[in-house]
Amino acid sequence: MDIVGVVVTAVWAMLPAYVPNNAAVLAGGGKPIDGGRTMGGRRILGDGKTWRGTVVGTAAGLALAVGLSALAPAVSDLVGVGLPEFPVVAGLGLAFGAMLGDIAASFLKRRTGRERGAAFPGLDQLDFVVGALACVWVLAPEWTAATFTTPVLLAVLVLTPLLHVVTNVVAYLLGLKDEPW
Ligand code: CTP
Ligand code: K
Ligand code: MG
Repeated sequence: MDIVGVVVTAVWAMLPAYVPNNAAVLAGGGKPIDGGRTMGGRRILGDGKTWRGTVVGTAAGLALAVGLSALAPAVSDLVGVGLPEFPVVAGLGLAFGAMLGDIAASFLKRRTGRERGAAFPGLDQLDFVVGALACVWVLAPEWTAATFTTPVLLAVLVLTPLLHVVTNVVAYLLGLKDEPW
């Protein structure tokens, strides 16, 4: 596979993991997952991690995976790259894993004294990637090994932080997000 194929495959395979956090921003509000509970004087997760955001985010990523699967043959022909379809467990792993990674990052942020919305450079850009890859690897190991070859995995790790920065700045400029990270 050439470099264009690697990049297109990396973005395609990660789309169900990119969408959940953005859907959660739009759907957020309601009951926080930690129910307001604290640990060591600080919130366990904080008001930025809600049940509604997590459920809607996961559902949005899964729905996208189903839609992309239907489009995979046509888009593969169009771009001349063999793009993977997403078995339901793979879509679920990517979407829910992205949300879990983001939740785990909030847990770490609260433990290190960062208030809700505080930036944690590096973690903010990679939490959902690590969560998505770990979760999809557990739920769909064969699909994950076949899809995320070494070059595709490298492309994901390089491109995701860049895409994340751009989408969050756009969401901030549109007034959808309180901070540009
Ligand atoms: N959101 C949500 N549930 C999630 C993730 C996000 O409801 N599981 C919503 C919340 O409204 C949140 C917004 O999306 O405020 C932005 O997400 P994020 O930047 O991850 O949260 P922060 O508010 O910045 O909180 P934290 O410091 O814990 O990341
Ligand atoms: K976050
Ligand atoms: Mg934030």
